This record gives sequence, structure tokens and C-alpha cells, in this order.
Amino acid sequence: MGSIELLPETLGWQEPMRYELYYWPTIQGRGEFVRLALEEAGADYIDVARGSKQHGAGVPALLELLNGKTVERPPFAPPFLRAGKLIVGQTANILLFLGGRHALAPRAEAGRIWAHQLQLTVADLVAEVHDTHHPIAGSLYYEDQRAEARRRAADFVTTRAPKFLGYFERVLERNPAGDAHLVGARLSYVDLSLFQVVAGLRYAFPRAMARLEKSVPRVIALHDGVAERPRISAYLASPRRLAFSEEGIFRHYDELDAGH
Ligand SMILES: N[C@@H](CCC(=O)N[C@@H](CS)C(=O)NCC(=O)O)C(=O)O
Repeated sequence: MGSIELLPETLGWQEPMRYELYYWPTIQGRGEFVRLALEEAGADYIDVARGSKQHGAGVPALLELLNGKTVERPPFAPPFLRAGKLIVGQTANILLFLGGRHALAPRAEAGRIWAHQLQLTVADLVAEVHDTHHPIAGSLYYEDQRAEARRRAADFVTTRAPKFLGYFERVLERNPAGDAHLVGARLSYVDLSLFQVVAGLRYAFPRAMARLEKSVPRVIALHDGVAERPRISAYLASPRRLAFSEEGIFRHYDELDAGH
């Protein structure tokens, strides 16, 4: 992976440092939004929980920071990112941090806040996607909430997914700098996240997406453009990109897709 960055002295480091991403090792999940930003930035990072226990990594290292009694600012849940002494949690907050450091967001405040606003909207969408298969409780098996999942997913594919994707389509349409990007004239972390949303929705709800895609051509064009970026296409073809599965957030249960 690419360049080594210097963190500003105000954050307490002068040494070149490697980011440590902490996320569940076997799924894309919310960690994927961070991975995509790190990959596009060519940042030097390790995916700690995917490393081996012998080298002080693996899930125990993640749990140590999550549950450790001495962490002054403990994250609530993965993903979180360690940058030297700083531990940053919440996907949208991690991206706010990385966006500023790797030119993946505008520098000016209005643009930065706009990007963050859109990312928080992605987070809302992700939570609703999760709830299509776990509408009652994350601690229960899907099989224990199938009836509720069917009702929830039916509303998601007919009402919520069109509303969210239609919103991002309008944002693209109204961008004064052109409809290739959500924010300004350049790629931002929000574009990377919208790519992931489209890829995930296609995996989870292929029939619903086949219908919906016709009404959001700019969103689909953005997805395709991101997939073709050299660092992203290399990442997608690499073993670092985990496959979608029924363990992650975007799950394919045929009975939850449209037309059932
Ligand atoms: N709002 C947080 C949600 C984090 C989250 O829910 N992480 C999941 C994995 S994707 C988790 O492990 N949650 C445990 C829990 O909520 O108890 C974010 O966007 O990062």
C-alpha cells in the first residue's frame, strides 16, 4: 500500500505512522466504508483483526481496545481507527478524519460539513438495510425474526430504498460542479460510500435494484466510475476485498427481495 503520512503535531505525533483499522475480520460491514477510503488514499494501514494473534493482532486486539479498562475514549462499536494515540470511532467520523487528511473531502468548511451530512445519511441508510434482516434485535438469529423481516424488507424495497437513492440522485443533479460527484468537482469519501451502497443493494436485493436503477442513472454512473478508479479496481480484485455474505450488513435472502 501507498504513502506514509505525517500527522500534524497538534495531534501528538511527529513520526511516520501506520493506521490501524479495527473491524470484524470476516465481513465487509461498516468497516468497508473505511477500507475504501484508505485504499483510494493509498494510505499505509493494517486491518488489525485480520492479522494473527501471534503478532499481537486478531480479534483479541480489537476486543482489548473495545473493552479495555484503560482506554480513555473507548469506541462503542467497530469500526474504529487508531492513528498514533488517537482512536476514532463511528464510521462517518472516521471518514471525516480521513477525508481531511487525504484530500478525500473539500477543505472549506461548507463543503466539509456537506460531505459529513451526506455520510450521516448513508449511515441512516445502512442502519435501515441492517434492519431488513434484523428488524427485532441484532442479538436474535434471522430465522427468529423472519416474518417481521419480510414486512420490514417489503417497505424498504418499495419505499425507503427509492427515497434514499432518489435523494442521492437529486444531490448529484443539483451539484453545481457537475453530476459526476456528490460533493464539488472531485472525488470524496461520500462517492466511495455510495459506490458501496449500490454494490451492497445489488447483492442483497437484485430484483428490486434492477427496477430501481433505471430511475437513478447518475447514482449508477457514479458507482461505475468509482469501480474503475485504478486503486479501487485493484482493491476489488485483491484478497483484501472480502465477499458479500449473509454475515454482513447487505445480505441476500431471496424472500426479502422484491417480487416475492
Ligand atoms: N453508528 C456506528 C455503528 C457501529 C456498529 O453498529 N457496528 C456494528 C458492526 S457493523 C457492531 O459491532 N455493533 C455492536 C453493537 O451495536 O452492539 C457506525 O456507523 O460506525
